Amino acid sequence: MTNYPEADTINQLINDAKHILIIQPDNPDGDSLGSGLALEQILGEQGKEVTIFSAVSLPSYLKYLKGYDRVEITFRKKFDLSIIVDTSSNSLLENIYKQISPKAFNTRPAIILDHHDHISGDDISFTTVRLNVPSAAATAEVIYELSVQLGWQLNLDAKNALAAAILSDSQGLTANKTTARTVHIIGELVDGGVSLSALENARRDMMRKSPEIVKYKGRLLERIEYLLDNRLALLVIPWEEIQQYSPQYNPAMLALEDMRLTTDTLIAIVLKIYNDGRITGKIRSNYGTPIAGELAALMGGGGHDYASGFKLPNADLNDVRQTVIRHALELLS
Ligand SMILES: [Mn+2]
Repeated sequence: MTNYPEADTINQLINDAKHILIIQPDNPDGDSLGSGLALEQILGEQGKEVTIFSAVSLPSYLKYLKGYDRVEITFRKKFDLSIIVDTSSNSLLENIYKQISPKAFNTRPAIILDHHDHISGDDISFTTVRLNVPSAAATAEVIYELSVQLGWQLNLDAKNALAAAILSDSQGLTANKTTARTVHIIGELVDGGVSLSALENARRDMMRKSPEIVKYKGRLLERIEYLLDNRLALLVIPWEEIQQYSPQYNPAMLALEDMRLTTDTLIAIVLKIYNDGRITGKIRSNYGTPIAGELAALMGGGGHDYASGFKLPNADLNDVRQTVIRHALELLS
């Protein structure tokens, strides 16, 4: 059995609290929301008053998680303990600080539950106890282990939220960090009444696109340019389309995955042209070609090995196009 040395302190802080505020990071996802909703159930059953707070609106694809609409985006409640889920980075709380000052956190205990590799220099300053387990596939996995260790009761809503969160972060138990224990935990949750097919059907239902968006996707796919012997896939999205379609769906995300998954394609780039003269680039590269970050850096941006981006004010499309193709060729050679 997992034995977190932090568990007793966490238990004590929760026992002493009445109003608990659960904080979503500025990049909420299936794991952060599922973890928050599970804690809301677990701590609610212990008689605590629990508020889940997100300073940014939650992405609509997360609506399949029961309790999505209980997350507050305007801070109004008092609290005497905060629990930050799924981040240890201060920079992912910038929007939170616009509504709750770090001082307000400083004067009350705070718990961090996370599984991200620690980045020094970007620490959350007010933490009372941080339980960060980088080997876990999801923060929800850490919460499950904590529940076992502390004997917390999990109702069916909590189990569903934990399962959805683990499946989300582990990409259906296929991501790198998935361990035998991750799979066992899902098994235990299914034993406890969770239906994976019901969760998956609800998630897929939320992924449906309108006929207008599906047809627009068809037009985008037609326009993809395959360059450098198909190693580079490039797509340009003009302002008129951003204006018309992005309230419904991010146009770049309609095409990027198909671009990246084309035979022989190593790197995919979507250029968006805005009405103020700005051009942005979203870059994705395939496993084995970790050049996305380098390419973005050459264009004045940044990011990770396989996902990155850049932003150029007052740019000329032809210049940007030629420059990015040239740099891609250099990096691929
Ligand atoms: Mn996570």
